[in-house]
Amino acid sequence: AWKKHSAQGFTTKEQFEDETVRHVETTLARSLFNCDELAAYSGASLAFRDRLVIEWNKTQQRQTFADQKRVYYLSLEFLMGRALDNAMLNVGLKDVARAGLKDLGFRIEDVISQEHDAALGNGGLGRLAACFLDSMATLNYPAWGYGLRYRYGIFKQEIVDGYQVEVPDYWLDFNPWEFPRHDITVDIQFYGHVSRHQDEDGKNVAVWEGGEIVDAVAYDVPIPGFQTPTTNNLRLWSSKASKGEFDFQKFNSGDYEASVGDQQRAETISAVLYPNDNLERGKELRLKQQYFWCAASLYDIVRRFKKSKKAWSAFPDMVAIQLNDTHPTLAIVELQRILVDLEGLDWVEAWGIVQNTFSYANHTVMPEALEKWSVPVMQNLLPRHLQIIYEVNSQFLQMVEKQFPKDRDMLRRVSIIEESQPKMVRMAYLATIGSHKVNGVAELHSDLIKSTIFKDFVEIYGPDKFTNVTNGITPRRWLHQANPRLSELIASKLGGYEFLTDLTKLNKLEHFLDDKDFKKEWQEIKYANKVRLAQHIVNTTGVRVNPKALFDIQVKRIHEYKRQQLNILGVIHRYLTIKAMSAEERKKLAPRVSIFGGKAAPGYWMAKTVIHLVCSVGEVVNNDKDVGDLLKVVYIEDYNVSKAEIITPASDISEHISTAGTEASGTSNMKFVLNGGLIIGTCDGANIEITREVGESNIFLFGNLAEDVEDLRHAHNYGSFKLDPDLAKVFDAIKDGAFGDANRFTALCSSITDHGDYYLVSDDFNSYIKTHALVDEAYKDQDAWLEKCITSVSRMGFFSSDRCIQEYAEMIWNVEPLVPEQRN
Ligand code: 26W
Repeated sequence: AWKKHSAQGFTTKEQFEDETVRHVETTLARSLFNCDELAAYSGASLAFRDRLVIEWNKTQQRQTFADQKRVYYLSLEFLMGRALDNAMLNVGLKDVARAGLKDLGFRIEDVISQEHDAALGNGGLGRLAACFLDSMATLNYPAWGYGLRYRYGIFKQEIVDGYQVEVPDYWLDFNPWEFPRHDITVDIQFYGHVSRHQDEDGKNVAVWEGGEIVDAVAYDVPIPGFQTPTTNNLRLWSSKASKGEFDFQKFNSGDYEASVGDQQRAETISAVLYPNDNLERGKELRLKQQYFWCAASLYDIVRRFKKSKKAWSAFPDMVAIQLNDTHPTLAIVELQRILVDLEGLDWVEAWGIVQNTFSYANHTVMPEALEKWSVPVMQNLLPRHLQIIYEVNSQFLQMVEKQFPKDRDMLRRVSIIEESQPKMVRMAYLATIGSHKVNGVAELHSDLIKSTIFKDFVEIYGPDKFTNVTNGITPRRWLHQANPRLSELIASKLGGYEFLTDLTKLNKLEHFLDDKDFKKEWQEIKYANKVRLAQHIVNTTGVRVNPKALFDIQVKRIHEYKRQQLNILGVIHRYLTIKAMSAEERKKLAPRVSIFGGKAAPGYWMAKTVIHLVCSVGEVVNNDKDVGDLLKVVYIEDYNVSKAEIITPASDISEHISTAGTEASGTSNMKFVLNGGLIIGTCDGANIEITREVGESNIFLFGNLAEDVEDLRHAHNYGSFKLDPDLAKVFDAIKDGAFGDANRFTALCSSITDHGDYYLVSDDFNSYIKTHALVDEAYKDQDAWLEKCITSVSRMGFFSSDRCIQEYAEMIWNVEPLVPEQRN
């Protein structure tokens, strides 16, 4: 009987139309007469959502009965972007939807673009989490994501008079992709104090009492795999005043405002995503967010485990918890607290379980990004957790002392507690000590962390605890969805779409390097993608760019270490060179469009100055009649995931030019190459592995190596700093007011000329300029260029996030896929 009644998804165009219309008319209560694009988006989303939900329920049931190990991916950021297009492609019904929407009078692209991006992340770390969810579902791993349901995601960026202005991103007005689970709420405690009690067996136990309680409410988001019924769950926690806590006393006594105030304070916890990327500011509310989310997630995980009635010793056989950077490190402490204080396990046994459960991925070596929490702040907010941290530290240091009895300084160096004023808890050390594996995200990065921040820990634990998993990207979103024509062309040559789930299959493309029609079509697709971006640029900035010009793109968060300043200073150099040329010389030059995009953290003044310089240069260059099409400079406002889907397929060359040793991996580098663009880059992060795969002749590398950076910095500070002569001319132009009031750029220039040039802009400038000249040369030979692009794409198989997830699953999590029975 149940089988007969269970819900079925649509499969035909007519059914899709019926479902969409039904949702518009009944769920949304709108008449079809005023069904606009937004209503069509809503109706279509609800129709697809129904389909997902059916598989989602089945998947959850399957996972419950399968009784096998699951992965829990804890990340404070999930930069998901739009869901509808992804859902359509994953269930294989985009063509059905296109035809259905056309019948209803809509273009599918217009409908898709109504959706507000889910922008619960800053940059690379959050987008990686989203790619991982896609791969875990596609590979049928029983996996859950856990995060926070921010009411405000990353701010919207507006460029006003050449300056960044931040606008709040309120995105929850209508979100068909989340399911509130008001029945799943967890009480989360803060503040209070710890007392000691005797339990029934006479054991001395710690009891955390008092303080305040906030409720965590679960919101679930279905994560469909690509062409598999597996639909995993992303659970996001939202904060709410606890019913028990809501002060009815105040309420009844007429102090209505105070009582509503308490409510708002509780809701503040999940209100806003911190907009800093690679910068830790130690705010108490951020620590509150971290604990709130860790505690709710662990409660959920432990509850699920307890239903199995297994012994605690089996916990690590059923549960793998992956920490996305140190942000969820408190989960380690929370599990130890649950096991010892609430479940009565012996300390040592509990700690063994904890270590076997957790693994930690490091995503940055920037010292200012390393999380440290002040001991007094933690003492106040989480008194019991601080005690546990001290106990973990004391046992750890005793172990180290036994192993290295003569090395007193070692103890100071590796202590979880930094003996500063105030004392600080070093979260990366705690995460390392509480995990069985620690990994970096590209080879160079994984080597660097072993020789820098975790050097002593390699001595203590041996090298096997530390490993590398090079990042990857999902080819579904970043090829098939963003660049459908290229995906289709590739499929036509390879005889199907298998490459989307086994990206190494791309290598067969090399057989078609002599296929004229194929190459012509490839080039046409690139051109069409550039036309589309040019259209976006003229619509949003008013600047008309020539799609025949070389598109040179740098889009990512604005940060001094990523060196957008090097890029724009190079652009100025190009401009000055053009100005000095004769008309004859200019004719020989390949036209260029320099495209920038990305957000600056609201408090990062230098990054905002870089944005302003780019806009100011654009203002001058784009209106200079001498220059014309030879050079255009544009700033694309509000770079986000859905913009990236338009920008990435349109590059000829993209810039990944961080100071060597600073970019842990980078992932947009992979996206650009996969879409048939070449890259100019430093020997940093995953650029190195990309070079190894595509071959040195297919990438434009420049600049100093990571191993030389330290000496160069030393020389700046203690030797004599010599400014590159070409760069000096660029600074002269800026100082002469060529781009408006020079005072606005003084600090930017002097960070290089007078304050040590920490990011080695001057040291790399000459090499950068020369390499761009090579790019110009290479672009003139369109045939050879095209061959480089196709060859590179064919060699990108390694960078699928599927490969990456398989490595985590085998080397770190020890989980197996749960393959659903094939549908027939
Ligand atoms: C506490 C403030 C804060 C916020 C975010 C500190 C650090 C972060 C992230 C770890 C920064 C980040 O996004 N790192 C990026 O991670 C990507 C995925 O591994 C890498 O590809 C990038 O190179 C790295 O910068």
